[in-house]
Amino acid sequence: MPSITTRTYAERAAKHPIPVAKQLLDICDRKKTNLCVSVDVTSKAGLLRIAEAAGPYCCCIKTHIDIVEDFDQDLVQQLQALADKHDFLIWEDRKFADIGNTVRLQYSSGIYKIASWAHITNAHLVPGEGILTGLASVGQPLGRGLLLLAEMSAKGNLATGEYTTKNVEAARRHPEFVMGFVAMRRVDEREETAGGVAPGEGADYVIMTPGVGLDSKGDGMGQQYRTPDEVIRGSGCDVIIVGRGIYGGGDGNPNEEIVKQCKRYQEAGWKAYEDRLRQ
Ligand code: 5BU
Repeated sequence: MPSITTRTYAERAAKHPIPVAKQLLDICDRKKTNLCVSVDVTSKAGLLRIAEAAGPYCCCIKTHIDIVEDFDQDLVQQLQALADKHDFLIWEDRKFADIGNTVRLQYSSGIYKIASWAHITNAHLVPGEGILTGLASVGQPLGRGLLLLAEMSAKGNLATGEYTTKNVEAARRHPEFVMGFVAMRRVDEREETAGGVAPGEGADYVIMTPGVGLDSKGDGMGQQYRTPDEVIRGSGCDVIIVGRGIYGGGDGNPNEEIVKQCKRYQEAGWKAYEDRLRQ
């Protein structure tokens, strides 16, 4: 059986058991992009402006909705309209980390009602597998998908070794809801090549990878950057996540610069994917 990294996004989409993962892989194939743009700005207008500018070039827009000072439900309605118009998914990078009952409420309720608009969200396994039961009770009926934080990009982070392995094992016990991992490499591959789980039978995880930059190696606050080629071809990850490399920090670059950087990262990510298929 070939490794996941030798299959195309289209081939993987055709067989994927989780609808939202299938949708993401289909978008990558259709738009020829494995770029997820992280829009970490604090105003509604800024978030919508950047999502509108970046939308044509990305498969996913990642938000931190709790940093937006003037959040309202109209923001998420407008963001959903942009997702439909430009054919991308919305990922709220909420990093849930509490017991099942609490995350169930945090995911469904409060001001943000994340499950009502975010196709994808993510969680730490620190509280144990109850967090997956709690989140799935809300997200699964709505057709949402979850990424487990098997690894992180920042220097000195503690998501390593046995903790990473436990994330992969937990994901395998929740095959209808856990669509993949935030990770720096193909964390699921070792088990697969060891023959533990047959590839293609619910074992196709989407690996989404932050810490991607072409011009910088770090930010002085622990972030560590690698290039799209290192991430997609070198480490076998599926989607590059780029924030400041595209929107530029602060309130965000002007639209022309955002479009220019999106095209640059889209091209680099896609070339790395094509090179990986040829390896
Ligand atoms: P940057 O501007 O490209 O450094 O932004 C990276 C984004 O990805 C930012 O929203 C982080 O919260 C997010 N991130 C990360 O950088 N590293 C991680 O391990 C995880 C998320 Br999980």
